[in-house]
Amino acid sequence: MSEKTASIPSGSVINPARRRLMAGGATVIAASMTGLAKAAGTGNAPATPAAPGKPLPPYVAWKDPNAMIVHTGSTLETRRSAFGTSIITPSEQLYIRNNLPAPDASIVADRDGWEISVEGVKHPRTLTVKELKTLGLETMATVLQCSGNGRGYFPSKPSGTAWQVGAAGCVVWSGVPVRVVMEALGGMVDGAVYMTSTGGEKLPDGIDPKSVMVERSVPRSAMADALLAWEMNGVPIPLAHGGPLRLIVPGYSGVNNIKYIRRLAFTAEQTDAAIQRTGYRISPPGQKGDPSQPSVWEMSVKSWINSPAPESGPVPGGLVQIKGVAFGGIHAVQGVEVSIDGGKTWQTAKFVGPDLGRYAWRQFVLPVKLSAGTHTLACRATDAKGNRQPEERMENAAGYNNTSWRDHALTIHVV
Ligand SMILES: Nc1nc2c(c(=O)[nH]1)N[C@H]1C(S)=C(S)[C@@H](COP(=O)(O)O)O[C@H]1N2
Ligand SMILES: [Mo]
Repeated sequence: MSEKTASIPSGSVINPARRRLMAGGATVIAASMTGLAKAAGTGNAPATPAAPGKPLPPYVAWKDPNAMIVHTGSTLETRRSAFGTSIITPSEQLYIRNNLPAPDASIVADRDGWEISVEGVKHPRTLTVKELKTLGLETMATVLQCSGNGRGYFPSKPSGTAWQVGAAGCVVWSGVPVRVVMEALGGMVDGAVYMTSTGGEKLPDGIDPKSVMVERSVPRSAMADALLAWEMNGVPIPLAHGGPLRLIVPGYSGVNNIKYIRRLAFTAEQTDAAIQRTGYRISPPGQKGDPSQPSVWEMSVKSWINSPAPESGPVPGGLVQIKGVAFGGIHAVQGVEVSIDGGKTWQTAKFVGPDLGRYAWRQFVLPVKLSAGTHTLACRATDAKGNRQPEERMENAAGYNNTSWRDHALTIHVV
């Protein structure tokens, strides 16, 4: 659908506030269940201070503890300093965001036996992963990014995890194109406008299922490159990342990429699950989410610097390789510029490494000579349609879609 849905027109910037240097004031939400309500701008649970060095929760004990910032049991972020320069984010370093507790490990005991119900097609039916594997195969790299990535830079401190840059990664997926499955089942029913997908979590008893279930609708056009994926970075998708089967909607923000998918339906309406109806909406500051507001769907062009970074300590003066990532979201990324004077002047950086396609990110590097003192580094990317990363964030109640280059600037000390 239209790009208005998720991109941030600079004209709608409301009350641009002064940039705030990160970290100290970061707050996190207390639990995933309240997180859902708070992401929707409706909750009012007290925030708890971030506790650096929290242990990895048991279900992701296999993650690299040195690479992760554990905000809560359901929100783990990749440390900026952990991002490497060879494009793909290793699974042990990839962020985690769960709106509900992850399902029991028993669901990956028989991966090929996992069933998905496909509805809103001429011949609706249930298919096992084993059957899906007979229908087709595609592999692609996508940037998986939470819509709240960069929320930590909002001076308004919206409710929800104060992610910096690490609620994102570049991941390779293998699976069957959704389009192929849809065609194999006779095509979409008339009147289908959305692709609606349901996560396989067990819902808590005694709560209205619609208030907690992870069920999202995206425009049916998002199906063009969508996958039902069973493999991630060369291995079966870990349970925590959505195994045995995950919907991948390239160019769409994280929440639309449904983990442990158990139902995929072509529907006339968007789901009325709270996570769609009021959650993940671009709401004006101070307002609650509602269906008239844009949903977090397509991602916009974005980049950030991973090195050098303040958290890695003082930088020795002389020749320095400024390194980072840039991606276009729904469009390919075209280029990226870097500033070493806080955005006064810009130089074109060089992309390095293979181009893994429109939905992947690219690594960039710019060699510069830095003298002793304080320097503010910034970067701004441009996509293939000519959209450039804006200077200012678009204020919104839940702190979504922060692509501001100024918010992402880094002040480093060169010695
Ligand atoms: N079934 C299900 N799918 C889900 C979620 C969830 O809680 N349950 N969280 C969504 C959100 S908000 C994000 S950002 C991504 C996180 O994916 P990851 O945990 O694999 O990094 O998954 C999305 N898909
Ligand atoms: Mo997310």
